[in-house]
Amino acid sequence: MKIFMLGGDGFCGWPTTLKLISDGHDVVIIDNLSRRGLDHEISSGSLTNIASINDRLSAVHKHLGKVTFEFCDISKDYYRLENLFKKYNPDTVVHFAELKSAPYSMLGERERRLTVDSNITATHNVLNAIVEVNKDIHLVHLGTMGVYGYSDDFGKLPEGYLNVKVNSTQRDVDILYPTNPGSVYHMTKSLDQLLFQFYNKNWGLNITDLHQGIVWGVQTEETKIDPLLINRFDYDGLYGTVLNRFVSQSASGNDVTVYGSGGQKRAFIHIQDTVKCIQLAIENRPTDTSRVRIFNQVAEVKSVKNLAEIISKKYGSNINYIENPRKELSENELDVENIGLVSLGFEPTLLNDSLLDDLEFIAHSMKHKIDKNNILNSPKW
Ligand code: USQ
Repeated sequence: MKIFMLGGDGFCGWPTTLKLISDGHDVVIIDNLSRRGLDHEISSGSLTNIASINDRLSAVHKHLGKVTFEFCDISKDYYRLENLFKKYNPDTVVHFAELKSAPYSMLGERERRLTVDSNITATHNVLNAIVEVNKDIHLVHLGTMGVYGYSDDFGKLPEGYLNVKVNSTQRDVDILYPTNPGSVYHMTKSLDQLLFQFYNKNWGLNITDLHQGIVWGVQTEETKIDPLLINRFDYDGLYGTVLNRFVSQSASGNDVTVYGSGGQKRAFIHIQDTVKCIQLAIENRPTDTSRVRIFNQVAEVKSVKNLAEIISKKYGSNINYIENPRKELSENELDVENIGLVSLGFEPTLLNDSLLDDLEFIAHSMKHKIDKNNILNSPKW
């Protein structure tokens, strides 16, 4: 299958690219390399050493197979994007090419506007290129669990659609789950959903939206093959995700930083499972395009406090409960449906000692790169 990997140089896009190439797919990475630029902007960087894009590509050729790279800022250069669609005519487009950080999106007006401008325009440009070039392309988009908010007001979180009974007619209908984003970043993924709904309704586009939980871990089978293929490991308060932060904090002799009470429950997924789920979504194209297909891409639910306790017990670190910089419920219940991907063959990887130890090993060997000033650099909102 010919696959466009929009954002193929990023934390989720890179390991997914490697997996699809090793499975024999023909992958074209389209990326503006902006994640590398953000390291300079926020004066932080990956704990692992990220090779230049040319070195990454050479290592892919050496170990896994053919890969093509096209530089393009898909939110700014629509006509280049459309021309790339015409040049390669992909069967599937995987869209990871959005700013992914909630704290970054809440830093100030520049970052709020940049997140909206980049993410919404990127998604809209992709939809337009599909309409103009080939409406049969399957679009697979990385959404987020954060579009739902994190509460059990409507019971177990369904996969995208809530079945409601309308009081006036007593009829049952499925509606797009009412969104309740907690940051500008999460809001952009909520707005993406409306774009998908409209383009599906009007042009019958074939779209899969994957609402992913918080990713943990760094390495996948393919990123381990060569140091030049290694994936990112962000530990800072803007781009690091909570469990990876906790492990890196412990490994470097710092306290584990729980925001608020730690009673926030969230859905989690290991990076190896991310890759597997994207592969399943691609290789099982929806046959019914009467609505957008939405899956929850999650393995398990844990509270932040529970994670902190596991890490602190395992690696002997202290837990520091600090004032929560975010506006979010201090405690919540969460139960998430994930039957869609499971029915396609997804077997969730749960938190386990061996994967945690792999992560701790990397963090420990790279602890000299941790800048203490970047551990608690989240804005307050
Ligand atoms: N948290 C702490 N201590 C920390 C960092 C975070 O207690 O040092 C807490 C936060 O307050 C929050 C939870 O941990 O309650 C998760 O925070 P996070 O930074 O790991 O995750 P989040 O900002 O929600 O965003 C991440 C990804 C985003 C993805 C999302 C999936 O950056 O791209 O969409 O996870 S989800 O959260 O399920 O919506």
